[in-house]
Formats: sequence, structure tokens, C-alpha cells
Amino acid sequence: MTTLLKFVQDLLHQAQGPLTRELVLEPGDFGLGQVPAKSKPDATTDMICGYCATGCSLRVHLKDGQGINLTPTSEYPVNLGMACPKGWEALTVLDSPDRATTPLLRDDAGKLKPIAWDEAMRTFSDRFKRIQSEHGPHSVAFLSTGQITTEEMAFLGALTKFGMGMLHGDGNTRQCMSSAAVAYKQSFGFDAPPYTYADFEESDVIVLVGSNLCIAHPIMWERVMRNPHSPKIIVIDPRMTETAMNATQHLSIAPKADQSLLYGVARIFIENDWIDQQYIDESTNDFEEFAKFVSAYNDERVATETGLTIDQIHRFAETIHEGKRVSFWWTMGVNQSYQGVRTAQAIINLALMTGNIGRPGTGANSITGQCNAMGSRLFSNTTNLLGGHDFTNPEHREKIANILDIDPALIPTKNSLPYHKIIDGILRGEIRGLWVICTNPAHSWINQNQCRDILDRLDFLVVQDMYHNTETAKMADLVLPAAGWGEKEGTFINSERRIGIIKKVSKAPGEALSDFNIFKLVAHYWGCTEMFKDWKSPEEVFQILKQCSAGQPCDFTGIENYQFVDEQKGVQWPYSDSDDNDQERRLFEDGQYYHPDRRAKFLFEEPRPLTEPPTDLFPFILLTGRGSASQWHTQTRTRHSAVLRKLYPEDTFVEINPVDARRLQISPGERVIVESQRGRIVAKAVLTPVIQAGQLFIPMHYESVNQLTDATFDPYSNQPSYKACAVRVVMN
Ligand SMILES: Nc1nc2c(c(=O)[nH]1)N[C@H]1C(S)=C(S)[C@@H](COP(=O)(O)OP(=O)(O)OC[C@H]3O[C@@H](n4cnc5c(=O)[nH]c(N)nc54)[C@H](O)[C@@H]3O)O[C@H]1N2
Ligand SMILES: Nc1nc2c(c(=O)[nH]1)N[C@H]1C(S)=C(S)[C@@H](COP(=O)(O)OP(=O)(O)OC[C@H]3O[C@@H](n4cnc5c(=O)[nH]c(N)nc54)[C@H](O)[C@@H]3O)O[C@H]1N2
Ligand code: SF4
Ligand SMILES: [Mo]
Repeated sequence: MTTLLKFVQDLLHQAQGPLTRELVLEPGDFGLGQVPAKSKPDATTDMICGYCATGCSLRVHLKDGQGINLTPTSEYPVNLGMACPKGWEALTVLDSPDRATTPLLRDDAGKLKPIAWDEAMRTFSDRFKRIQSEHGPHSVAFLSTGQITTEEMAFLGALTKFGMGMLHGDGNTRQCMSSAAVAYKQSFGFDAPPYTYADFEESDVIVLVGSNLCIAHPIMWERVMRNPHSPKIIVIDPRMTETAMNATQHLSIAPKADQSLLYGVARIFIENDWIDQQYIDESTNDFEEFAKFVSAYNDERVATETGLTIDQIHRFAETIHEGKRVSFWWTMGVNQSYQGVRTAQAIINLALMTGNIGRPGTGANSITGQCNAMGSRLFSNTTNLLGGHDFTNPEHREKIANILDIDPALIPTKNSLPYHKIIDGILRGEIRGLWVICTNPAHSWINQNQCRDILDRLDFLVVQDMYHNTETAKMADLVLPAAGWGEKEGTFINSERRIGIIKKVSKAPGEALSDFNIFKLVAHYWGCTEMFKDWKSPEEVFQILKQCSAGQPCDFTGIENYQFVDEQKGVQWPYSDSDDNDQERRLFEDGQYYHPDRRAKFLFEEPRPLTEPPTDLFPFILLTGRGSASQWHTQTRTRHSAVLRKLYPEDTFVEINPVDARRLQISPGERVIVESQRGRIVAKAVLTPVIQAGQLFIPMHYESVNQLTDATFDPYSNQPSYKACAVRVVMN
């Protein structure tokens, strides 16, 4: 047997081997009567949920080391014993005939055929190396995710960039968080969401901008509901979402008019002297210019641009002024825009000028999406060098090279192309090989017909996924079968910067391997085993990343090991030896930011009109987003739970205002065609006043939705503007 084959067999053997190492023996602790009497569990172990960035802890009940059921962990400071339907069903979706169980290679007849790992790995490195030797090292790129562990992301980023010579690699966090990340970097000097979830309970005013907590972060909404101060809740969203229905004020703003509103409110604060001058003087820069800039946002202008009444605008401003602890929260209604960064900063500016930051119940708080988006923002080696460092800074390269014990010359001196430029690169024939890990761009990327056409041009497409039949896997030349959440171990970082652990409580089906082990295998076949000799297990990589974080705002050098994270019930960064590990910690309590002069910046810019305004031919503005608490993204996982399937509509649907429906003679439940300049899809009409007249809403979970969306991007963050394009509705 060759040594390579033996290496594969060792990994497979390991994958079939013992399950989670820490079997916490707590007989009888199986809560809420969820476990059938026949399979009485013999132990439980706690781990972080693998869907959204809330980062709830789930107590998995084990029988012979195998997870057989779960209950939300009551003592965890995030979810306090609660979970949403996806969390409750997290184990169920692992078991499905759609799981990828062996590597699959496209044969000459165009069919994906099972092959052994050895052949898969030889093909992987032969094909990619051939492309690189013909077209240069940068002709192969990768697209990854916010849904694998931090250790896996770091391994992928280091392997591709330091080992395989790639320059370009980005992640689905570009679709999601990049506007927030850039806004924080520019305003605060580091990508640092400042809050802790306790702030939801300590605010007396909660402002939610483009954020539908009830659906997208249900347990954060539960935290709002536990707030004992009868908070005023203001929701800014064109739709009357579930969250807006439960708010004390709903501002049904015109799409993409948020900047105008927030600048207008800033102007009202200044005119009434409702600002915290001392905070502005001591902790910020450029307020004078900002004050001058917003003076042009008078009531009439703001009312016209936002579609709100002057009364609504003033009431909003007064409510913030009267609040003692005001927190501002935003999600995709802000980030997914051609002006997402400046809109996020318009929110940050309000928090800074009123001194609503660094105190309990305050903050300019971006809510993250995926379970480990925060890990990817700092440790994926895509937009930052490991640990929030800068590829273009020679000292940073030197520091990371020393820690990894590699030649600094191996670290790229340039930043990667962002996601959409990688796609453009494929179109231009400059990028010819692509490795897609834990994301499904053939469904989720903007302007889907164009995206699929471009992916089709690749010489070699590798897709590494839990399931063999995702829209992107179906296009692949090679599919690598991955273990999922619950079948491997490592750490996630949640929205409030809390590091938590996931564990192996179930065996991956067939020959599926954890992403970590796949990266190890690739390193081996590529010939860079030596470079990763210390990257033996996720926990050993955690120790390496800890060193990379030293001295950074995200320093977590005070964490000893995984067990410590478990015992502490997660640890929020920063956590160096000198920090106290309080269960809830927020940033900027001392008014000091991360820019060299320790001050935050006021950043602002004239808003731009819609990139694709409605016309006579395409008179509606299409909004897209999350549809229900039971659906996750492209549905590859959630569709495998019978319980979840009962909780959401199976067919693609479009929300239409009854006034528009009457005018177009559309009846409830009728199938209509929704069409943009790029695509034409069929959807079931749902008539509801939740959506304003002149607007439509289609959830992103249905495969066809991105046939309609328009590929425009924020110029600073390069985030796609998923939430506004022009469409028409016609009878089917
Ligand atoms: N159940 C479920 N939960 C999820 C996810 C999931 O797929 N399913 N995905 C997770 C991920 S990755 C993410 S990123 C988050 C997303 O979480 P959210 O951002 O809360 O969800 P979305 O529905 O995408 O968008 C929020 C709202 O933005 C509004 N909006 C659109 N345009 C504008 C605008 O111009 N201004 C304003 N103010 N609002 C606007 C939409 O009407 C929508 O109600 O959810 C996470 N949680
Ligand atoms: N129109 C529109 N489009 C959108 C959005 C929108 O609001 N509107 N939102 C955007 C946002 S915010 C996001 S985050 C993206 C999400 O878009 P995607 O990332 O494409 O969506 P997912 O379905 O989460 O894809 C994750 C894939 O990884 C696989 N997977 C799960 N766990 C593992 C694992 O451990 N290892 C491996 N290797 N694979 C695994 C899953 O089976 C799935 O195929 O969609 C974006 N697209
Ligand atoms: S709210 Fe998010 S983290 Fe919590 S159980 Fe639901 S999906 Fe999982
Ligand atoms: Mo996201």
C-alpha cells in the first residue's frame, strides 16, 4: 500500500472512530421529556448550534456516544434554555439520502460517478496544478463560507494561499457581512461589533434597521421580549414584518432611503442640541464636517426621499433623545445595498453623537448572519491575514510567518479579489479552476443565470458539501463529501464575539470527512505536509490561531483550551490574560477606539438613487430576504426535516399588496410570472398588506429568486445589493 493510501485510510478510520471526547456524564438530565424511554441517553454534551449567528447552545443527548436528541441548554448566557425550530431539528437533517457519501467525479459521459478518496485527491491536485502551470498560480481560486469552524477556515486560507500559491479566495460572508465589516473598520479602526446580548434586555429604546429578528434571529427577539424596561421598539423596514408588527413604531421607509432618514435625524439632534458634546470631543473625529453635511437634510427633503411623514421622523428623533440607553441594530436591509457601508455608518454616527455606545443597553450593533461569520471575518485569510491582520503590511506578514514557522515570502503581499471580481475573472478566462467549500453560489449569488453561465466556463470546478445535489454540486467536476455540524469539532464565533465549541456527536455517512480532514488530505497530496505538520487537530490549530490573535483587538490568548471555553460557557473576545471573563462584555467602555489616535470617525456621503429604479415596463421594486424561522438559505439542510417542512410553504411565493393585486386582477394563490431584465420565474401570489403597494417580496430560500436580482455592489465593501431591483408581474 502506498503511504498516501495509508494516509487516507488513517483519516477514514479516525472518522469512524470514537465520537465526542468529553462525555459529560449526567444521567437523568434529558430535560422536557424529549428522549424516548427505549433509548435512554447515557450522557449529554453541550455544543453551539450550526445555523445562525445567535450561537445558541444545544444539549445533545447521547446513547453510546451518538447524539439521539437535543434540548436547548438552559444555563448558557446566549439562549437561556431557548431554541428556534432549526436548532431543535439540527440532528435530524444529518440523516438523508442526499448526503454525499463518497467523492464523485464527472466521467466522459458527463455523469458524476463515485470514486475513492485517493483518486479524488490525485485528480484534485493534478487538475489544479495543471491549470496553474498553464495559466499562472492565480488562475485557481476558492469560495468559502461563514459556516465551517474557525480552525477549518484558517486551514483552508493558509493551505490555499501559503501552500498552493493562490491569491484569490473569498467567502459567502461577502454576500452578508462585508458592509458591516468595512463600516466598522473605517469608523472604529477594527471590525468590532461592540455589544453583548444583555444589551437587548437593558435598553429603553431599541432601533432595528433592516432587521427582521422574529424570523432571522428568533432567540435574539426572545431576549428583547425579556427586557424589563418596557422598551420602545422602532423598526425601520419597507415591509411590515413580523418584527415590525410587534414594534412600538414602524417606519415603512422607501427602499434604500435609510441614509436620508438617519442624516435627517442627525440634523434634528444638532438643531435641538440633543447631542453628547463631551463624548464627541473626547472620543471622535470629523464631527464638524458631519454637522455641516447633515444640515442639508431638512424635514421636507427627508420626508420626500423616505416616504415618511415629518411627524414620524420627529417622533423617531424624539424617542431616541428621550431614551437613556438606546441601542441601534442592523442586518441585511442595511448591508445588502449599493450603499451599505455608508448606511451602516449613518447608524454608527447616531450612536456616537448621542453617546449611546460603550454603556449597558446601547451600541451601534451589526447583527451577523451565519454561525461563524465572525470567525470568517477574522480568521479565514480572505479579506484579512489570519487574526484580523493586513496582507499588505510587511510587519503583519512577518508576525504570522513567524508563528506558522514559514517563509514570509510565501504570504501574498496583495489582497484577494472580492467575490464578484472572482466571478468576473472566470468570465475573462483568467480564473479557470474554482474550489467551492460550504456555500451554494448557483442558488445564492446575484443574477443567477449569468452566474451559472460563468461557472459553466470553468475548466475544473470542485464542490465540497454535505449533500451531493446542491445546485452548485450538480455543476461540479468533482464533489468532495463533507461531514457537517455535529459530525466534527471546532469553534464558532457568534454575533456578540463569543467563541463556542461544536463537537462530534454523530458519525458522518459513508466516507464523508470533516472539512478539516479534507484540507489535511489536500495538503498531503499537494505536497505541503511539512508546512502543516503542527496542524494535527482542530484544537492544535486553535492554539496557533490564539497566537495569531495576540495583541490584536480580537486577542483571545487568555483561553487555555477547548475545555476552558466549555466550562466558561463561551468566551467573548477580547480575552487576554489581563481580561476578566465576565459572562457579558461590551467594547469601548473607556471611549477608546482602535484607530491610532483612539478616536472613532464620522463618515458620511451623499446617498445615490436606486441602481435600477422602477420604470413603466418594470414598475415594481423587488425585495428579497428570509421567509420563515424554519428555512435556512438555499434549503440544502432544512428541507431534510419533516417537522421544518411543515412549517414553511413548499412553493416559491411572492408577496403582493392587495391594492396592486386588485389592479392586476391577481387572485390569492394564483401562479404569476415575476420578471426582471434578467430572468422570469413563476411564483404563487400571496396577497398581503405586509408589503407596500409598488413593492414585491420573494424569500431567498427558493432556487429561482436570484434569476431576478441585479448584480450591483457597494463600492467599498463589494457586497451585492440583493434587496432592490425592478420587476413586473404578469399572468402565467
Ligand atoms: N430562519 C432563518 N434565519 C436566518 C437565516 C435564514 O436563512 N433563515 N439566515 C441568516 C443570515 S446568513 C443572515 S445574513 C440573517 C439575515 O437577517 P435579516 O437581515 O434580518 O433578514 P432579511 O430578511 O434578509 O432582511 C431583513 C429586512 O430587510 C428589509 N429591507 C429590504 N430593503 C431595505 C431597505 O432599503 N431598508 C431597510 N431599512 N430595510 C430593508 C427587508 O424587508 C427584510 O425584512 O439571517 C440569519 N438568520
Ligand atoms: N436574493 C437573495 N440572495 C441572497 C440573500 C438575500 O437576502 N437575498 N442573502 C445572502 C446571504 S446573507 C447569504 S449568507 C447567502 C447564503 O448563501 P449560501 O452560502 O450559498 O447558502 P447555504 O444554503 O447556507 O449554503 C451552504 C452550503 O454548505 C453546505 N454545508 C453545510 N454545512 C457544511 C459543512 O460543515 N461543510 C461543508 N463542506 N458544507 C456544508 C450546505 O449543504 C450548503 O450547500 O445567500 C445570499 N443570497
Ligand atoms: S436562533 Fe439560531 S442559533 Fe439559535 S437555535 Fe435558532 S438557528 Fe440555532
Ligand atoms: Mo448572511
